[in-house]
Amino acid sequence: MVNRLHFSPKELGQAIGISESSLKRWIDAGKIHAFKTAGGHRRISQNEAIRVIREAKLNVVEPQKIGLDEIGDIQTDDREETQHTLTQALLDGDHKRVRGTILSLYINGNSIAEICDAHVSTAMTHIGRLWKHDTKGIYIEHRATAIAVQALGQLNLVLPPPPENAPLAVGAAPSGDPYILPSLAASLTLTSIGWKAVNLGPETPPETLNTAAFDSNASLVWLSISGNLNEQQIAKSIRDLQPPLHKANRTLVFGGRAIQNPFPYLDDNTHHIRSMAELEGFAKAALNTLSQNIK
Ligand code: B12
Repeated sequence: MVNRLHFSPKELGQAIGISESSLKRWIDAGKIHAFKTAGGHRRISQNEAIRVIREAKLNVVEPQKIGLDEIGDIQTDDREETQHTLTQALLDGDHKRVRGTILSLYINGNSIAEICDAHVSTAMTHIGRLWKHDTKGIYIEHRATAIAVQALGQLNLVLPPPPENAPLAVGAAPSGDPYILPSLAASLTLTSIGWKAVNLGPETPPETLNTAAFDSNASLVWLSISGNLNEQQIAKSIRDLQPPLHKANRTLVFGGRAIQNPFPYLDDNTHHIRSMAELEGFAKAALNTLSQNIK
């Protein structure tokens, strides 16, 4: 899916409280990427507007001018309060507030990895505790997952698109694992730092993941393991992937809450990573190595 929203310098100026003429100067100086309409008018994509706002740490005073109505007046400066807002909105089934909080966190400079680790995972952990204490827990869990998936999907649309020649990563959750959010979080984290990421989602057999990696010539493969699997099943889901990926010199990273004990079969191509922040660091380093090898 491609985000086709774009705005005039006047609209962006109104959104961030800066004059239209200053914005035109920034565009002409190459600080903001814009394209011209057939009539010669400058237009800025929503992704680019958000990149500029994040990088220059600008305040959004009129979000509706650039299609970000959901963020309204949601404040995200206080981490604990934001975690509380997100948890409550997920519990209430309040789509708009969930989307607004997540978008606002991103626009205010939080990385995708931080949003997933410190906010989405924390809120879902809290919601999971209801499962034990409240009969409504399971339906609330399902609804919260669906809303969080939607909100992260919307966030995906506002990320800067990866460069044409970006390397590819493919990933999934293994057979027997129904969890949607963790693999989606890994996919978004990788996209946000310039990988082309393809998420195959839950319940993916190893041969399917391996075929996808082969077909797309992926450099990196991730496996997210959160389901109710025993230690042998977890080890098998990783070990089935190791020989074919190793042979093709692809890197395998795995993580997820189901992995409680150290995996005894790590090698140079197989890495256990515990959070999206760690994945971000690892995948940035891998990007650098790949781009040096190309030069
Ligand atoms: C939503 C949910 C469900 C939904 C899933 C819906 C869906 N299709 O996705 C449903 C209802 C299906 C479900 C079912 C069950 N669930 Co459940 N579920 C959850 C819940 C509330 C949220 C999980 C989630 O999506 N989190 C959001 C993600 C983004 O966060 P995360 O998992 O913490 O992942 C982070 C890290 O682990 C890491 N990470 C994850 N993957 C990867 C991958 C890589 C490559 C890397 C680098 C990092 C990484 O980064 C992530 C972001 O920080 C958790 C609560 C919790 N504490 O997690 C319970 C929970 C996991 N479930 C639990 C249970 C018991 C079950 C069931 C057994 C219930 C039952 N009797 O049916 C079943 C088992 C299903 C199965 N076959 O495995 C327990 C597990 C207890 C335990 N220790 O084993 C929990 C902890 C709830 C609780 N407090 O009791 N569940």
